[in-house]
Amino acid sequence: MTVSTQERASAREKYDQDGYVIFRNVLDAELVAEANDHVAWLQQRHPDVRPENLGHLYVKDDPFWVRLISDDRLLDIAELFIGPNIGLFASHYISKPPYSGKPVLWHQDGSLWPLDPVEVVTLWLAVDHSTPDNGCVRLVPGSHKGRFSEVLINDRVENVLGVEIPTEDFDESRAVDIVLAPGDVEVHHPTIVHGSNANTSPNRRCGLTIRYIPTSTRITSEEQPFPSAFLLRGEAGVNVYHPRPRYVAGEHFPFRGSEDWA
Ligand SMILES: O=C(O)CCC(=O)C(=O)O
Repeated sequence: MTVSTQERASAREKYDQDGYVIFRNVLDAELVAEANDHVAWLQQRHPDVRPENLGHLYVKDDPFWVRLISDDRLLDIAELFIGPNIGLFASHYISKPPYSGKPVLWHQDGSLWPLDPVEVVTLWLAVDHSTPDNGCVRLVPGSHKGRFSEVLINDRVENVLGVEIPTEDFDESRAVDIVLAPGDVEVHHPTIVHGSNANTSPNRRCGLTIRYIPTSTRITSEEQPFPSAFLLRGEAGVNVYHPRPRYVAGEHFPFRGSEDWA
């Protein structure tokens, strides 16, 4: 995918106005198929972890994961929103199994994360087709212009994050469904109100969240380096990073180009 200057300007305008924007057909089918196999491999390795929570603790020792989130096609998109010095803060597969995939209740990412300032952008990469039937992401356009709402614990209903924001703080009737095909990428702002419904359909709904920060954003967690902190492009800035993991055959997920990571 090559993004023209005109497309960059209109993507930026849409993001500033609505708090999100969609890029179609960003990654090739072969790489998305590898991501799909990677999810299956992770599930085999971590049978006790829900597939909606295949998360950032595993990134640092996973050469394919780091290869995927360092792909120039993704970094070029991230650069449009956060500039040329780019780090990884976190990444999770949220894979909702058929019939029993948990919902993600309404929330704002930035109020949940140890970042200072809260300058960060999410790229949500579709591994599967993502539709209203299988619990696609839903967003309230323009809500990124508001403030962070109070974060409330919700353990009454099964859900991925265990938190939500008060429903009176936003207008749910304005929410839009983010319908994506494998290889598409949706980008969203850390203040936008968003969530997703349970997957009660026969089709899995899997996406990879990737949280990129400008390297001037400090990860304030006590855990340093943060488990998924990597320098991906440009100058190192204020954080401590992991070295890129080296590929060991038989130990790591095998992928095209793994010899360059050995
Ligand atoms: O994948 C989902 O259903 C929710 C995604 C989300 O909350 C996020 O990307 O911040």
